[in-house]
Amino acid sequence: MADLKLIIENVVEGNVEKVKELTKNAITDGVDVATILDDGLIAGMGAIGEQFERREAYVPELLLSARAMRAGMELLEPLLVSSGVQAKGKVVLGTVKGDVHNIGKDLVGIMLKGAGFDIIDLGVDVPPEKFTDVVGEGGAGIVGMSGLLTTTLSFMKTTIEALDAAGLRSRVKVMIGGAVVTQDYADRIGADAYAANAAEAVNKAKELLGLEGGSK
Ligand code: B12
Repeated sequence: MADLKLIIENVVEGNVEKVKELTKNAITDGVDVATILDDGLIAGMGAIGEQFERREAYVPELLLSARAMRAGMELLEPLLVSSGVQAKGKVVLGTVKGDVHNIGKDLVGIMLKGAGFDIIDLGVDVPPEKFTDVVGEGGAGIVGMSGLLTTTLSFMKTTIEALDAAGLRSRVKVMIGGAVVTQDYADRIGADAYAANAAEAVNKAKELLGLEGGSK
């Protein structure tokens, strides 16, 4: 437990090397990978997020913490992914236009990969036409959109409309998530699923494609 607390503290401090070292130690000590992620790295990001909201931390500190968290996540990624089986379907993933937050999206991508999905990661600040171009190329079963800013959330709706206009909406399921997204919002814009976290995203993705192990 002490190690996890140290991971939290060092993510908050943005101490990349220390976070790497502590994450490696936790892995070697046999701490469950999901626990390191949830109760260490993500908890650390949550703590700096709260400081940001109280105006006790600012964007540069957030960036340093995000970098430290990613350094830890990179060490966990192969372990999360190695639990996967054969490909279950292709998911096109991206953070919507105007939004550069990528930690949650990347985590969803890692967990989906770990569950056996193929991921096409379009990155951040992805315009609707980029989503439609890639879906138009065929093969994708799900479009996953991440959004953390109220101001740019409407691009989720615009993207669904663009898929519709391109005659592609019926080909793919749309799954959305991100700190400011809710089930109610998903219903309102006609998304097929909403997930509050990466583990739930895996269940919902399975459910959307009618695979075993979905949440229904
Ligand atoms: C880190 C951070 C940043 C970093 C991002 C670094 C990076 N590489 O991503 C930086 C410093 C760049 C940043 C910038 C900004 N940020 Co910021 N940021 C955050 C912070 C603190 C944490 C976000 C995070 O990574 N959380 C950890 C991850 C794991 O959680 P998550 O993203 O929610 O993802 C989980 C779920 O939501 C879900 N999920 C996520 N995506 C998806 C996708 C799918 C398909 C599914 C199914 C599920 C899913 O699963 C994930 C894993 O469990 C939040 C605070 C918060 N409470 O969220 C503010 C926050 C999102 N930022 C905010 C703001 C305002 C900004 C700025 C405008 C600040 C500024 N004045 O410049 C800029 C915007 C830049 C831009 N154009 O995008 C606000 C947004 C407010 C709002 N309602 O719009 C927040 C909420 C802080 C606040 N309360 O003020 N930010």
